[in-house]
Amino acid sequence: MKDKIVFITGASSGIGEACARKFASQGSKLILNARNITKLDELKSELETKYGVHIYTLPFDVRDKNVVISMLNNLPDEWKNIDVLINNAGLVIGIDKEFEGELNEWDIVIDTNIKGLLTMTRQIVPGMLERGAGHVINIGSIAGEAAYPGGSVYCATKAAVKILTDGLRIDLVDTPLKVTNIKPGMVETNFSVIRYRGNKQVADDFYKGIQPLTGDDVAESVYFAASTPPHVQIAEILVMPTNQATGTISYKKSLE
Ligand code: 8X3
Repeated sequence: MKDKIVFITGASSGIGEACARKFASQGSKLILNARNITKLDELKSELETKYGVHIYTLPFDVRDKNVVISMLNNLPDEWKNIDVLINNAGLVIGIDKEFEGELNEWDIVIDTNIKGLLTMTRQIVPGMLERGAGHVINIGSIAGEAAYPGGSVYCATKAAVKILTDGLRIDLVDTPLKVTNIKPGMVETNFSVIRYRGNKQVADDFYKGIQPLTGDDVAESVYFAASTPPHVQIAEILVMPTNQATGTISYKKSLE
């Protein structure tokens, strides 16, 4: 993936940050997006120094449709020809039941996980089509396979990511573009802390007795999907810890 331009949303932490590290280590040029510009700039200077790659940072919230459109329309010429879009920005807030959750929090989750991903795809795929090359990699989740307790809204957004990914692959079937859904199971990142509304102890306890995936483990799957030959399209990868079987069934030693 040397010299390919890879655009990663939500790149300041977790799976997005791990993807930035993996692609930078392989010589890709990166456009890194997140809301937190301080973290992005730190990552940019660290990776540029370590790997000698070029990195461009774009601070925006994928929910701000007009800002996204304007920033993407005004990319400098050397950054316009995006080869890989990794739609990673996503979150869940809380583990509330569907009849008890906060409406405003659901707006944030739905607008980020579904509409933000759609805005990015809508803006970037036309350029890929013109150039006759490109790959959209959506970070879905095992949560999109089936609902689980306290996760119905999040699970629904990830089911939507699955359907949007499949729909885009259908819409692009007569083109050289590729579309992939990477669906991780349990991954220990800051994602879980946000799920538990900042309670790190509860987030840590969730992983007691099982070795979860790291962001780096998921980034390996993303990189694998991105680096197959032109005629090979990885449609989906479902990747989870060895002691996880489904979204709700896992084996935790400490709970024996
Ligand atoms: C998050 C993975 O296992 O918490 O996308 O649903 S899980």
